[in-house]
Amino acid sequence: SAQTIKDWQDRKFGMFIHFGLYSIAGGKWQGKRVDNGYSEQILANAPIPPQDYEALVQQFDPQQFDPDAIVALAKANGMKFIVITAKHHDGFNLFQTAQTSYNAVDGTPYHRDIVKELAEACARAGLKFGVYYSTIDWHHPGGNTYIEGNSNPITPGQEAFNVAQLKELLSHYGPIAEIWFDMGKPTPAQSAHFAHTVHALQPQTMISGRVWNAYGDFAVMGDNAEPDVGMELPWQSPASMFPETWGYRSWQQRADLPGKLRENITRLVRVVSQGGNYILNIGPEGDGSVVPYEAQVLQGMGTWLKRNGEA
Ligand code: JFZ
Repeated sequence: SAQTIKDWQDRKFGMFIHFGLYSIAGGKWQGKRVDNGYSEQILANAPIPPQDYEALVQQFDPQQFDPDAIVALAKANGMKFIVITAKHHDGFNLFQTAQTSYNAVDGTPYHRDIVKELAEACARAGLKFGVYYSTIDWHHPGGNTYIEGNSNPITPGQEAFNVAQLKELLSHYGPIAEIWFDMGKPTPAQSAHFAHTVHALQPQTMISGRVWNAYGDFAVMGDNAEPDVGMELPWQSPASMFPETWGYRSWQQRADLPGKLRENITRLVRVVSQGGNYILNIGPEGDGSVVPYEAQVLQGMGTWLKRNGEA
């Protein structure tokens, strides 16, 4: 409805979280830096033999992941919503899913549902919650391996698997304010199937344009891209503090905090002043802790927003 769209636009500033098995690797494999491509896609970039990557589940025990602290960090600094990677291209799930044991609850020593805990923490604090969901799944048998540009066609088996997971995500985690479909090359019928599955369960969920074929409720702008004048769809501008990666990269240079702060305040203002909303990423470490530099950028933005009357 018009009100749903207006509420979504009025949020203006939110937190993106890229977290998964790749956070453990942290952009390194066998002691070597992997510097081609995003660190959340290190499986494809290194490349890592699939069974070696999957073995990371045994190390997945992010005891420092503190949903209430992350929500408090977002809220205190003017963010109104959080979107987390429920499933990225690697196919590992942060939520309990009956479709595969390759998930944080059933497949790791952590045994906890990160999507549920974060959803509940957001609800307690009055923040809206959303999930990133990759239609590409490099783990799904007969599904997809990496192909250049991540423009994989979606097999019928993968489509069914995704639809089953979407039903879980839209049924078990309370209100999902937005779902961030990403990549893949679904047919128009598959895009419709995904969008209708979401809206049948939660009509108010805002669907990203990367469900493709014009089935999205909002457009996702590329890095630093600005909308065409008169663009009708609501839009969101996703940003990483480090354009080289979204997932944690242990060897990332994190210098010039004031410059990084200025850059992100400028982007926020530019996006919001044009009616968009700005979703800024953090990439927690493998143990779940927030990178201090990233927290400092958010705190600096919060200070600026408070001084300017918006937080
Ligand atoms: C996609 C993912 O492949 C990536 O790993 C990350 O999750 C990011 C948020 O989304 O990558 C993209 C896709 C499109 C653009 C930028 C990054 N774009 O249009 O500029």
